[in-house]
Amino acid sequence: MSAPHFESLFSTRANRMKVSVIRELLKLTQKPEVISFAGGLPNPLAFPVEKIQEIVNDLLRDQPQTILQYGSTEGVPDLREEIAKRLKSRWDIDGDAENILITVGSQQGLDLLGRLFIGSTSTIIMEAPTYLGALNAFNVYDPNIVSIPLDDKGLMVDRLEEYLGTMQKHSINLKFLYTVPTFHNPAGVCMSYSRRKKLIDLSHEYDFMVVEDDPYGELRYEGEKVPTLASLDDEERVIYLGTFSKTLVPGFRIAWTYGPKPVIDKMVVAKQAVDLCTPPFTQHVAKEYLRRGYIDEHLKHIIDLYGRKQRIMRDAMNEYMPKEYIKWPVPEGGMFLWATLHENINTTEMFHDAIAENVAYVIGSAFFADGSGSNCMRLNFTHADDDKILEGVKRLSGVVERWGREKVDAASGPGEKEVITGV
Ligand code: PMP
Ligand code: G9A
Repeated sequence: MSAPHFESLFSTRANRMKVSVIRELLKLTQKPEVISFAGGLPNPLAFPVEKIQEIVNDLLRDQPQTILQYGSTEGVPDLREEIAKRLKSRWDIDGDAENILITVGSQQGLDLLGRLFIGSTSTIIMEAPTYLGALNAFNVYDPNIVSIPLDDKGLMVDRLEEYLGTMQKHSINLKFLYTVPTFHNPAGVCMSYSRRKKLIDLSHEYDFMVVEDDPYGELRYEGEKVPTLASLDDEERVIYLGTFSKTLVPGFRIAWTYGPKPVIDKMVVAKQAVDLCTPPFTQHVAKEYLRRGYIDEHLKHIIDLYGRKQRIMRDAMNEYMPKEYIKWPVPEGGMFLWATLHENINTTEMFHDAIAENVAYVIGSAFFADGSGSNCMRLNFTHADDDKILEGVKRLSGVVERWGREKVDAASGPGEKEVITGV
């Protein structure tokens, strides 16, 4: 007897699933000698361990039967209430607990939306670049993905409008547009107010839903707050995803989807088949964290911490990176710098050299539906220690310098260098 041929046993859907480059890189970068700018990990110094301990002790003493029991699929009612209140006070999003589903990370929200909306003839629109986890989540359901580029003001809505015009003529089955408008992953940019308004107008005119994924909105280090897409919409067109992963702790796996009641109700049915409910234990802890008013103080602390780390990376990049081969805008918030290199430099090929120097990043092509972006890379600045950020940038600058000399200078005569294009 020989072992089964699993590939032919697996469904077409299973065979279409792709490993997450980020999750694979996380394994590689676990070695202590590697300075990792790869995973979008919060800094452990930003975990409010004592407050969590206090809450867990209180909950286990006062209501163990509740927090250790199964819960409803929709989520712990008081947590949904607390989140509804906060969405209103912080982001001017109207709605009540009924519009909110608690999920196992917003990654689960993305998968549930894929299940609900994407069929074999569906088209969805994504940004280029876009969040790799969303690409992987939606690809399972086999959509036709249309990519619209970004610039320094976010999604290029004029390009979107052009596409929507052609789409109408070809009766395309457009389901939703997925965007990370505030401190984009990976590009860092924040969509301007006028583009946000325009995007919402277009969703009304051309009849599609907008999925606004917002894990980073609270992490603003400079500049003025911009309204959420959800607050600009009055036609129930926006589905808004939030998470505690970057503002409290990712290990809770607590996130929420806010949306029109029919969408939330359908997501609940889909989720019943997936996991019955999100763990009540961490939901209760998160609810108490909000109720006791700890979150705002905590946000101030992490904004200080991450703002400082961003400045350290920015200053080190300015000092050490060879600017003739690489450029990087500095965003007003979030967790990433997105760098565009000279087009002769392939960051997937360069990655092996970077790892040999014990420094890691995420390759640009992971963030494009069509695998382009091979001259880009994403650098996370929130996780590494301050001195490691400096050392890591020095190492990476050396690698870029070497690749620039080999791939750019050696390939072109003096004065013939190509310009660097990109976000
Ligand atoms: N969306 C975006 C844009 C993200 O960057 C992330 C995490 N990096 C997620 C969703 C998933 O977050 P989680 O599942 O931890 O809530
Ligand atoms: O996969 C993870 O651990 C979350 C990180 C996401 C990212 O790096 O964008």
